[in-house]
Formats: sequence, structure tokens, C-alpha cells
Amino acid sequence: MSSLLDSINQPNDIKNIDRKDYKRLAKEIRRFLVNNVSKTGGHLASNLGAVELTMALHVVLDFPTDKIVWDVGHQSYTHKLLTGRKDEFVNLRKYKGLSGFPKRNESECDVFDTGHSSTSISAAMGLAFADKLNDVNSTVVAVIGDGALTGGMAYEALNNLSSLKRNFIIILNDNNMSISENVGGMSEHLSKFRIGEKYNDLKLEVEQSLNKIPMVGVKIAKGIKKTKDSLKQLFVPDGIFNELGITYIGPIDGHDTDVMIELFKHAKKIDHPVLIHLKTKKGYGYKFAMEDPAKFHGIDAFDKRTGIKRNNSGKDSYTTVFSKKIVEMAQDDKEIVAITAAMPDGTGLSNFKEHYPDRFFDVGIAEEHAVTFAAGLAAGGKKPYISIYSSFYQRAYDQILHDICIQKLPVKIIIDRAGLVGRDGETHQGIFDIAFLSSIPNLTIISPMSGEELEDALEFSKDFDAPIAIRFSRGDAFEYNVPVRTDSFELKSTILTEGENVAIIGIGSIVEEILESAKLLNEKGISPTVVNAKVIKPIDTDMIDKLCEKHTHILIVEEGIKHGGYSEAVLNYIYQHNYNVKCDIIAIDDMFVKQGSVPHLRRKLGLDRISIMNKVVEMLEDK
Ligand SMILES: Cc1ncc(C[n+]2csc(CCOP(=O)(O)OP(=O)(O)O)c2C)c(N)n1
Repeated sequence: MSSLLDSINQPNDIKNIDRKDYKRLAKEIRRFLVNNVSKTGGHLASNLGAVELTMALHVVLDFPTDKIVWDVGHQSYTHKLLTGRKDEFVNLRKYKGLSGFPKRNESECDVFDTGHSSTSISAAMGLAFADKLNDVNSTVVAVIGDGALTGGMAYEALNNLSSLKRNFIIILNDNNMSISENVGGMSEHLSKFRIGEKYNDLKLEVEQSLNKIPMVGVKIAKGIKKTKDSLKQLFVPDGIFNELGITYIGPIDGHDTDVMIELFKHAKKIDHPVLIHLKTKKGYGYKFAMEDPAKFHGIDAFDKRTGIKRNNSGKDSYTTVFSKKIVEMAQDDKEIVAITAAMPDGTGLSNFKEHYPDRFFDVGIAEEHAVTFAAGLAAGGKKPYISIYSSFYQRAYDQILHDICIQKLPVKIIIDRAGLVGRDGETHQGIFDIAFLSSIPNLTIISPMSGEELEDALEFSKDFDAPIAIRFSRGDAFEYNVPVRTDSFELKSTILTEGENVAIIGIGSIVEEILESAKLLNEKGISPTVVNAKVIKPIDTDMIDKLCEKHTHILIVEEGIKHGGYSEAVLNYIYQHNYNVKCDIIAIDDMFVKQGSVPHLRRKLGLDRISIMNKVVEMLEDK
């Protein structure tokens, strides 16, 4: 039997597939997703849960006139398959390959780039208003998960939506999960809605009328009328949404393609915003993902027969070091509390939750709230450790500045996934935090280079009586053997190897790369001084003075954006003090870094050991 998926090569091709074959198509899509993602890695569980709802949307909508905005965008793989991108899945998330998120430059059917949560309703509303002003007759849909519906932006948009006064569809893909278990009052409210009798009546009627399709006449007309009548009964007056001027429909089985198609057709005709509440199962159709959807939310390559991840190094990541250390510290210090914004597993705080459930807070995908909440906890005398990925702190800039730093509250701002993160691409690279945080007064910023140093920094932060940020990378923690380990952590840079002529200064995990480049330079007879900057703010000016006095050349290497970064601050200091040294910087120069493996991206950006070595040689030759 030929594959149905093979007959889908461009947008709208799904419309040529017979209705009776939809189940088979869904199966083929799932098999394709599991096969491919097991090799490339990716967001598997969310995509498996969104297969039928995506198919139904593609049957009903006309692309590219009609538009879908995918919240977060991690669940858009089926949309990519149905819009002619099947052959590109072999290169999913690879350098220059297919993105794991919607990208406007990839297809005219991707109308809005996403990656960070809870933006879909705002963006879709903008598109709908634009079409309205341009007299374009289109259907605009925002697909948002129950997890993304914990984010503040979603509520700002819902509150604003009644001003639209035209058709607008929100698909709420409710699988009762964020990455982990979903949290909060809205989630509890939604879980009270059960698929009930009215839905089952509708399902029966849709099935009956579909069975009659080959015949013509009164019976079909009756069937369709009945369907319409029972559809009306699904328009439940739900308090929250209806009060905001949004008609609520649901809940509907989000794996029932036929019923969704009927519903979406009707929803297209409604002259104001509607929200269709779908109940789906995360990981649907693949045993291992259904059993452990959190593990398969975003996963590296795995063995599809066992569900076991390939390439486990066995070493502790920086996150694991943090996770273990904070549990240990909280044992003795009862004032320590921990906060996550929907990432208990990713930040390693699920360990803390197990040990100290009363001192653990998962606030949902709500970084702004999380930061101000932490500020409140600190004002109340607690020692809050808040852990968020670097790129997600971007939306909490004002809360860090306004709620923590102006009041000098001793919040411990843990920045995970700082630096390059790799395959999720430009929305997720953690390359801006140094630049945007360095400008904030009262904030101390540390970037430990190894697992041990991270432990020391955490210990130091516990009683630090002002805001402090500790940033570390994704991946295995560097195991650097300090000859004599002292327990005292000082806000000072450290010299790792004493050399001559040239000094190389690094921050965080890039120091490991610098040490490797120093070995290569040694082979060439060059002996650089290697400095672990460790403290980004305030700059250790004593160390810079010393380096400038003893060297002719200084190179600063930073896995972050150049403008406003650490390197520029050091350069500025050297310039102001008229030192007679030649300086250069390797940092990311005014660009968004696309997807790719971290080693590959480092090579492309000149941040790998060979490039660092070459830069030093070049500097010394150019006396
Ligand atoms: C601002 C922001 N914070 C955190 C994340 C990480 N993140 C990606 S998907 C996700 C959960 C989304 O849950 P839901 O919307 O229900 O989608 P599902 O994966 O369950 O289909 C989270 C927390 C993000 N993308 N953006």
C-alpha cells in the first residue's frame, strides 16, 4: 500500500485525502515523527499529541491565506509535514537544517516565529487586525497549550481580544501538562471540564452523517441539521472566557479528527473570538512518551525500541551540580526557598521539591511573576534561589531591575543554559544575559568555570546580602582539578596558568576551551597566561591592572554578545587607564545565533580552541 504521507508534498494537499483514511494518515505521521526524532532529537511528546488537531486545521483552513500561530512552536512538526517539508526532517535542528520551531523564512505557511511561551494570542490578534484593515478575508488561529496559558502575556491578549470584533479562533490544546505537571488555578479550572454527553451525541451525529455521504437527499440534510443543533449545545457559557467576550466551545476529544473538522468549519463562521477547548494526550501513540511525557518533551537522540537516550556521558551537568548543592545547603539553612517557572526538571529543582516541598514553588511559565515573587520572599526575610534559563530571563528584565535591584534585595538569580545552547536556535541561545544584566546597579554577577567553582559560588551566595546572579552553561560541568581547594570563595578572578607576553581571559565554561588552546599554543612555543574571570560584575580591576603591567597582549573570550558584554567593559577599563597593551576580543558580534551543535557553533563563531589559538598567534605576529 502506498504511503499517504508521500502524497502530501505541498500546502493543502491533505484536502485530497479521503476522510476514511485520516486514521491511517495520523498513524503514518506518528511513525514518521518517532523515527526521525529518535535520530535527530526534538520535541516529541508535544508533537505526538498535536497530530489530529493539526490535520483537522489543515483540512479546514486554506494556506497561505488562513494563518496559524503556534504557541512556543515546539508542537509544529505535523504542520511542517503537511506544508511540504517532509524531506527536510533528516536535518531537523541541525546547522542550516529544518528548525524545530516555526520560521517565517522557512515557509509562507509559518506566519510568525515563536519559541518563547504565551505569545500566540497577541501575535495572531495582530495578524487578524492587519487582515481586517487590509480587507483580507482570512481565518486566523492561535494554538496554545494549557502550559502556555499560565503565562501572563496570554492573559493580556485575552483581555484585549474583545476589541477585535471579527472571527478569531483560539485552539486550547489541553493535555494537562506543561513540560512537567501543569500548575495553577486555570489548570485546575480546565481539568474540571470533562468530555460529556453532549460531545458524545455530536460525535455520533458526525459519524452518522459521514456514513451517509455517498447518498444524497433528505437524510444528509437532516444529519447536518442535527449536527449543527448539537454543536450549539457545546457552546457552554463558561464564566471566565465568556465574560471576556470569547465564546467557549468544549471540551472536545483532540484526537477525533472528524469531529474537530466539523467544529472548525463552524467556528470559522462565527463573527467574534471563540476558544475551542481540546483535550489531548501528550505523547499519544508512542508507549514510552505516553508513560513519561516529561522525558520526551524535548529529548536528544534515543533508541526508539527502548525509549532510552543515546550518548549519556555519565558526568554531572552544571545543572546537576546546582541541583545537588542547593538541596545540601537547604538542609542546614531553613530560610532557603527555591522557585522555578515551569521547569522543575530542566533546572534540577525537582530534587529540591522532593526534599522540601513546602519551600519549593513552581509558578508556571511566568518568569516576570517568578522574579517579583522571589523579590517578595526576600523582602519577607527568606533566601530565594530562582532558577530560570538565560533566554527566558529576557522577559523579566524589568522585574530584576525594578523589584530586586533598586531595593537591593538578596535574591539569588540562577541563570541556567547561559551561553550557546545549540539546537533550539536563536530564540533559546543564552547569549544576552551578561549584556543586559551588567547595566543594572547593585547586581553582582558570577560565572563559575567548573562544577566545583559553582558549588563554592552557591555557598558564597547564601549569606550574600544583595542581589547576586550566578550563570552557568548547558552540558557537562568542567572538572578542573584545583591543586588545593579552599572553601572560601572570593569575588576575584584567578590565574590558572602563569605565562608571558599574552594573557587570555575567559568567563564560565569557555575557560575549558581556553585551557585547551593554551596547550596548543605551548606546542608552538607560546606560553599564555590563562585567567578565569569568574566575576563579571564588579570587574576585578586589580587583576586587570596586574595583567596589563606584565603582558603586551590581552585577549578576552566571551560566549556572549559583544556589545555591552564583559569583554567590552574590560576593554573600556584598559583604555581609560592608558595601558600600553594590545587588546582583542572574541565574542558574538551583533547577531542572533542560529541552531546547530554547540561545538559546531563555537567553531563558526571563532570560540573554539583552534580559533582562540589562531587569534593569539595573529595578535602576537601583528606586533
Ligand atoms: C518564556 C518561556 N519559558 C519557558 C519555556 C520552556 N517551555 C517550552 S514548552 C513548555 C511547556 C509548554 O506547555 P504547553 O503549552 O502545555 O504545551 P505542551 O508541550 O504540553 O503541548 C515550556 C515551559 C518557553 N518556551 N518559554
